[in-house]
Amino acid sequence: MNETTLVYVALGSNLEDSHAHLDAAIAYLDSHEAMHSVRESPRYITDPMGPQDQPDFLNSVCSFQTTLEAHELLDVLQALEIERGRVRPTDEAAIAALRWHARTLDCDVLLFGQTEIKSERLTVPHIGIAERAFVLQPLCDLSPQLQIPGLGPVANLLSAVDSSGIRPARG
Ligand code: A4P
Ligand code: MG
Repeated sequence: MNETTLVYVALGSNLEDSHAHLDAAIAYLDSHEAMHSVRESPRYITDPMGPQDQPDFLNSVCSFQTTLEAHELLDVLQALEIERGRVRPTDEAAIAALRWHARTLDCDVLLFGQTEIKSERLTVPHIGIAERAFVLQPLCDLSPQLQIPGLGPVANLLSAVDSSGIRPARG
C-alpha cells in the first residue's frame, strides 16, 4: 500500500442547508478511493468572522488518511466545493469582493501530517489556524493531544482565543 498522511480539513457553510452540505462533504471524502478512516468532530454554530451582514456559520473539522499529495488534495477539495454550488470567481475584483463572504461549502486544509507548506496555492498549517476558535475547538475535540507544527499544542492555542462566538449545533 502507498504511504498515507493524516490530514485535518476545516469545513464551513453558511448558505442553504449547511448540515446537508457538511454531510455531503463527509460522504464524499468517505467514498474517495485515496482517503480512509474519515472522522468528523462535533459541529458548531459560529458567529461570522469578517463581514457581519451574513448568516452564522456551521463549522466542523474532519480528519482522514490519504495517499494524495497536498496539492492533489486541494484540487479534490476545491472540486467538492464547486460540486456543492460554491461560486468561485476568477477575476481579482470579484475574488476580493467575495472574500470572507457567505458560501455553501468551504474546505480548508488545516494540517498535512507534520509538513509545513508555503506555495502559491497552499499555506499549511492554515494561515488563520491560531486565531479561530471555530477551527481550534473542533480540532481539539477530534485530537486533544495534537501538535501544530511551528505553533505548539492545539489545547494551548484554544485556551488563548475567545470562544464566546461558538455554540454546539443541535442534532
Ligand atoms: N489556500 C492557501 N492555503 C490554503 C489552505 N491551507 N487550504 C488558497 C485551502 N486553501 C488554501 O481560498 C482562497 C485561496 O486560498 C485558494 O484558492 C487556495 O489556493 P478560497 O477558499 O478560494 O477563498 P476564501 O475561503 O473565501 O478565502 P480565505 O481567505 O481562505 O477565507 P477563509 O480563511 O477560508 O475564511 N466565519 C466563521 N464563523 N466560520 C467560517 O468558516 N470562514 C470564512 C472564510 C470567513 N468567516 C468565517 C468562516
Ligand atoms: Mg477557503
